[in-house]
Amino acid sequence: MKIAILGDFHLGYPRFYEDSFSQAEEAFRKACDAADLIVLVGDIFDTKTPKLEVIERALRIFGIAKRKKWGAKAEGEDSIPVVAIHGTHERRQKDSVNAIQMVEAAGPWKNIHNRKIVFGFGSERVAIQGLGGVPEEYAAVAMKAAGFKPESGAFNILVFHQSIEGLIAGGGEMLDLEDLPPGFDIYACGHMHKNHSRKAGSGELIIPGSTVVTQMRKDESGKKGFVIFDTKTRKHEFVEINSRPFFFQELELKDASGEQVRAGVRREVEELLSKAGGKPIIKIKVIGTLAKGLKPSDVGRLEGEFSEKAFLSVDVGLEEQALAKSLELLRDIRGKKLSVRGMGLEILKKKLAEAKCKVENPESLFDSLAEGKGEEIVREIAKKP
Ligand SMILES: [Mn+2]
Repeated sequence: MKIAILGDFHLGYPRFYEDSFSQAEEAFRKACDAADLIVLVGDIFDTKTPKLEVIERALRIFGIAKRKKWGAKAEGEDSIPVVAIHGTHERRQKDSVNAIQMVEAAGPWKNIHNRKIVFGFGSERVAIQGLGGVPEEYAAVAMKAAGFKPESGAFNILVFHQSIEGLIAGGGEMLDLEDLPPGFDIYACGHMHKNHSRKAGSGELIIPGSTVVTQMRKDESGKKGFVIFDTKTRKHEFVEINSRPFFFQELELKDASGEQVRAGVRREVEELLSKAGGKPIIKIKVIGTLAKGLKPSDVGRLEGEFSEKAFLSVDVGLEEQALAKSLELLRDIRGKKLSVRGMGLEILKKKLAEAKCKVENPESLFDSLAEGKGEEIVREIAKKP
């Protein structure tokens, strides 16, 4: 049986809106053509509550699966062999419907979060279980609490959506390979946008990577596509899709003037443009030091100059004295290893305590506020004695 593993489509991602659809469509179409079972690893949509314009295009793409005659059949239920979990971008609070559940209702996939489906294909049985994205600091606990166990007499897949220690830059608490439940043949993981695979226990960890560039980080500059795993040979291959090229280039300068920075960036961009077709994404990170008395903002912006030829982003990371204080603050926040959400939650808790406002579940209150339900909450609180 051939199993396609793909995800992190980020449909509707504003900066590369059209790419998000065309690149996801190519990946999904190729996966439907080549595989007997499709596993979607989350972050299918870029936002928690995607616009109808995004959902409509998504349903057209995923409708491809409904038109195929699939050989694999789900045991004990009516389902085509396409499964999905929510990622961190689709995660909503407990009582809300997330985008993965909503699309499930339209039929192109089964939501596999917190459940198991066994698919039969000839004499083969493949069991899939999943855990949707959770905040990184809770990942190990959630994984343990779910109590995943492999199905006996089947090929077993566990699907989840987290950062994994040692595989991604940046600090903070996150899932460790050791936290994965034993006995699975494939550990399919979304969230990290760079394609990667390695042995994990008795099986193989497979990270298909994203189909679109979102953060312009160095580790996103690899090829885009998805993975097909063959249960017979137990081998897998990466299937590349046509994606907009992305170059990440570092430029180091010492005591540079504004003109030197601009000239250096222009040179790098021209060189990259000479080897890329189409309109590539280029990120130039300028590091080193500025000439005395200059601020990074004195360098000026170069993005506009190349707007016809490239999606250019220049990060002037050159250090100067006045910056030292804000850098210190940022390093401090990073040192405390808090996510943006974590920081927000901390501030909310502090404010609630100051106002002597007792709230049973500040986390859920935070999510509601983040989803713009402020008015409802005020009404709820006002009702209480
Ligand atoms: Mn993602």
